[in-house]
Amino acid sequence: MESISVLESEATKFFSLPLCEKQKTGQTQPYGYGHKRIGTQGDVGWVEYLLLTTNQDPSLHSFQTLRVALNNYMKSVKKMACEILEMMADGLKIQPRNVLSKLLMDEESDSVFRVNHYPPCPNVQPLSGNGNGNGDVIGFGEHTDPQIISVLRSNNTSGLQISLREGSWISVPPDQTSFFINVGDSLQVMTNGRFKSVKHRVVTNSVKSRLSMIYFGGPPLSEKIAPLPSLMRGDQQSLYKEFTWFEYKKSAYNSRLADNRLIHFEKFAAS
Ligand code: GA4
Repeated sequence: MESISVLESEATKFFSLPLCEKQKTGQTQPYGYGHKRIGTQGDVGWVEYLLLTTNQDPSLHSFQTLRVALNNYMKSVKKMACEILEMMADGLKIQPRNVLSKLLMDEESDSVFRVNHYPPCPNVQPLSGNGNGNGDVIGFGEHTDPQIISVLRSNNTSGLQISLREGSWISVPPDQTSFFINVGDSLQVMTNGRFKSVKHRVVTNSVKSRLSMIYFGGPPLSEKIAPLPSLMRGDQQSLYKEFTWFEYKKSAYNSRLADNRLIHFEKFAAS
């Protein structure tokens, strides 16, 4: 797709600007340009990023080519996310098939877009044999995504890892022609735990820089996040308490990256 290569080169140009220029995105925390700090609770990573809302984001007016490339890409990736959610609904045998995708299509959908740049992280001894020399330097710490679905695309640099059930990490091969789809916490709740939001993280690369772009599809703030009624059979009960996306987002944005954010909303949590 041409829009991807334009976006990639515009983003690379943006991140190579001096810091003071990058800080002129015209947005305030947590949106706009960020550097090392992630969230509000002290998490840090070897990363710089652009975090944007997808609805009429007013930022980047002095970076018009980047802005246009972002808008084009966001439109396509949102469409792709909706198609995937519709296939998921088919797979779950629930109707209407837009029961999930309509939340992203909603004008009020609270979706975000992120471009992450992980510069090469030199001077670190290879610590583990996981295929990159910087096994233990964290680019973006372990976390699950709070929204419904995330669509990630990266350049051909490794770094992304997912956590398996027993706690080991495996690398996701970097493939710039593929998209990595991640189930968010909200989709886990909406499917009453059938789909799991998987913990993932990014470790740095000692030689190459990594550029990734992620669309996080979220529902409107007022939306109730609860298991889809059509999925509940017989006397099945929700595993979760009732909450809106606004409530979940507020609690998530006050947490540390690695926290288990859903645990506070589970009905039968052990603690
Ligand atoms: C993870 C998914 C998205 O990148 C994000 C992140 C957000 C942020 O960078 O401000 C959070 C993180 C993410 C989850 C917990 C909180 C909020 C950082 C953090 C410590 C934009 C999002 O929606 O949640």
